Amino acid sequence: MNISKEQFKDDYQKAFTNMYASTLEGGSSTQQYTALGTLLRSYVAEYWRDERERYIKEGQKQVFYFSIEFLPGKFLENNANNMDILDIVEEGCKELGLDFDEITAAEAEPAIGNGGLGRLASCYMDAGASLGYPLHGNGIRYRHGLFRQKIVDGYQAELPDNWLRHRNAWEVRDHKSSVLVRFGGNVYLDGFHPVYEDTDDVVAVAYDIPMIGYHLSTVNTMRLWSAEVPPEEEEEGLASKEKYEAVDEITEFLYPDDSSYEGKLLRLKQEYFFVSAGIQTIMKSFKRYQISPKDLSEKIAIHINDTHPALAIPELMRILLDEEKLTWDQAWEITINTCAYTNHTVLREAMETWRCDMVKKLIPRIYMIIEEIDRRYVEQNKPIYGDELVQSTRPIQDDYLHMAHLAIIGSHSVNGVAGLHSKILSEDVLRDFSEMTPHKFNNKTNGISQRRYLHVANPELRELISECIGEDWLTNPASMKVLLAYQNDQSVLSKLADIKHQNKEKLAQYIKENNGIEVNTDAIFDVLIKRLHAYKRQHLQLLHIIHLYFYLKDNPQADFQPRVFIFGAKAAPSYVFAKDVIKVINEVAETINNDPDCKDKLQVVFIENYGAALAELIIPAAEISEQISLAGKEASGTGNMKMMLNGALTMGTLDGANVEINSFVGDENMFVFGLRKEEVDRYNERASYNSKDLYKSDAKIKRVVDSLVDGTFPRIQIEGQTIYDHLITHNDEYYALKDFHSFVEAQEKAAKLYKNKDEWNKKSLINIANSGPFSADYAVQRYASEIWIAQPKAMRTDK
Ligand code: 26Q
Repeated sequence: MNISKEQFKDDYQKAFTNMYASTLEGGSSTQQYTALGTLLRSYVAEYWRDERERYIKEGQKQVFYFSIEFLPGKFLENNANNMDILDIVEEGCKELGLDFDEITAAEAEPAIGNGGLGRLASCYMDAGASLGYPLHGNGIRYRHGLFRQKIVDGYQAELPDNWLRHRNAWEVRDHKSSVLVRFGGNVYLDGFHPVYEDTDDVVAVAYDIPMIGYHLSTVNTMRLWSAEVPPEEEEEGLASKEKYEAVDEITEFLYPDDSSYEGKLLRLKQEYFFVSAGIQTIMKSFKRYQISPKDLSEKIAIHINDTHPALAIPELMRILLDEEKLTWDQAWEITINTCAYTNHTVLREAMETWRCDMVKKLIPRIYMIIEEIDRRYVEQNKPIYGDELVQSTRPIQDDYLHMAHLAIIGSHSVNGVAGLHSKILSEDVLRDFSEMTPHKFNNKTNGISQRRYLHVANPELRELISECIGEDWLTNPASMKVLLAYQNDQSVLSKLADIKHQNKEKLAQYIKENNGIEVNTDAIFDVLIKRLHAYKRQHLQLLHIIHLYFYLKDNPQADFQPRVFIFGAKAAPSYVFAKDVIKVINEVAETINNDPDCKDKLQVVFIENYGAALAELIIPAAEISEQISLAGKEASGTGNMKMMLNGALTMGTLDGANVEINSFVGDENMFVFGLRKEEVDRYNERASYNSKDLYKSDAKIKRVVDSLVDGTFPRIQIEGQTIYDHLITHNDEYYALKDFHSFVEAQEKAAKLYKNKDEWNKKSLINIANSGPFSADYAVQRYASEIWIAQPKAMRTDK
């Protein structure tokens, strides 16, 4: 958008005074932020409204992305960037005597997602709007996001995240869009008409946040629902204290689990709550514009992000049957054609199943419909596929509802999130389904927002790239490949190295302030940032660090490539192994960082409270990107793409999207190690891996593992034992010991390469140049053209 700096400054001062009846300079940084966010939102408000109306008027197909998590990151800078006014805002603030960095720091990060799944949803929102697709989010407005992590004596402590304390400048409460969601009670059919008795009603109130596309291509909506007591109940004095509490609870907290599942009633309530609100709203707008429900799948697409929103399927059936009075067959065909499902995990413990009696009690009408889906599924498919296939794929089995089965049966498309992952789904985890309906199965490799993770997070690199290859890559990331022409250009390579160094300095400053550790910025910055999980194998990196520590103790004079190991990770509060790994990392760090033999050579930093905002500080400073999950376990990973985009070299197994990274850059531009997926399968099938034998026969491994329990590192008696038991007593489920030597070797190769700065920088540039295909823009285009069958609008040129 076009606005002069003077106009902006004037607007900002007025907006501030309007809001706080005081002067801008005297405000707190939180107030300055809130007024600025509100002002920027007001700049797009009319356009946002026009775009909503245009979508309806033009009858363009709309896509609704249902996700129980979003992880948008901070809004201010990204939105200003997409509005093309980031420079004006920054300079304007400076001229007004304000500290722009302080203002952006004051923005509370909406941590309403756990990790990859939520962040992916937000990258897709950004890409969708940037490309001009009518792609809208539907989710939950949790009053508390993912816990804040504090490290106390090396342990993770969890504190509540009250991100809405100072209100959210970007959201608009739209009470007129409220809908009623019914829980519990009795339902019986009067003919074909369901009669509800004694239901417990909750109002879903919409909070809309604008999703602002790059160059203002369009403005879409992320709608987050908040639960409230129905106003009628309140006015008639019918709501008890218990009722208030029960309603508030629904949208109070985000469940802090990532890749694990527990059958908690409240979680099921959350799922139905936001799904029902979303589907009802879609259907209401249809009614308003008198579109026949039979045209539904031509006018909208509903995307089910993992199984958590799978109740969208029976909810849509409910409305088509009970309110639109369609026949079952009509309703079912429409539902399948409208819905599509993405799977994000192959871990058994993450598969969502619900006890049928629980579902029946909480949402009786929905349960009736699910039973009927199940009944007809068996009836229709048994004659074609036989009993065995049908029994293993039906939604209801042994009194449990299998959400993935429901999602697959009720969708026309089922996709995995990286090539290898999709292959595992169709050949292994979901093989029975893919035998029956192969046409549904497809792959959509994840993508990331290069606007957030490069343009905004690393503006110096953005400049350098544009200096070399012009600006085309900003909207056409594949053309970053042109950068390859500079792989031997010493001046470009040295600029690249300077930028990396500056980013390392910035991170080092943060580490000094927050950890009290002065890290050596000439050392390799080796980064492992992701949720803590045994399959992601943070403990393998820990073993590697201990190995290096012993090496330094044994050879204090050796020529050692200095390294700073940086960790960021939250553990689910009830996940004992994960929490113990955090404690041990912190205690090993304590010993190493205080050992004079390690000074400036080996340092270990655990960054507290890692999340979307800190990621934007850490990623531009990374030199080695650690992606070390056991092959076959990580569905895709997206941190791998973000660090590659910022010039880090990947240290990785052939897992998830690492496989694709490898195919783009080749073995010589990353460090591949570890078992291949087929090898892991073979060991598992034959049960032929014995970690204890390996430990006993391998002195190096034994020494490292023993250090967890022999007092080498103080204060880890219990936690060190947990890891020891996992590795030795419980046979090392994720093959960390098996992969140990291969990992250490790859790490040695990296250390050696780093000594040759020119070679390293060249490889760094090759990584950047090859990262274009991982743009979320391409991923969204593939979803749109192959799954949603949705078109972007013709781009406006008049802004
Ligand atoms: C389920 C039931 C009850 C409570 C919590 C959950 C739950 C919550 C979050 C289950 C799973 C998740 C998150 C999964 C996730 O983030 N998966 C990651 O998705 C990324 C995007 O596709 C991939 O890149 C990662 O590989 C995958 O682990």
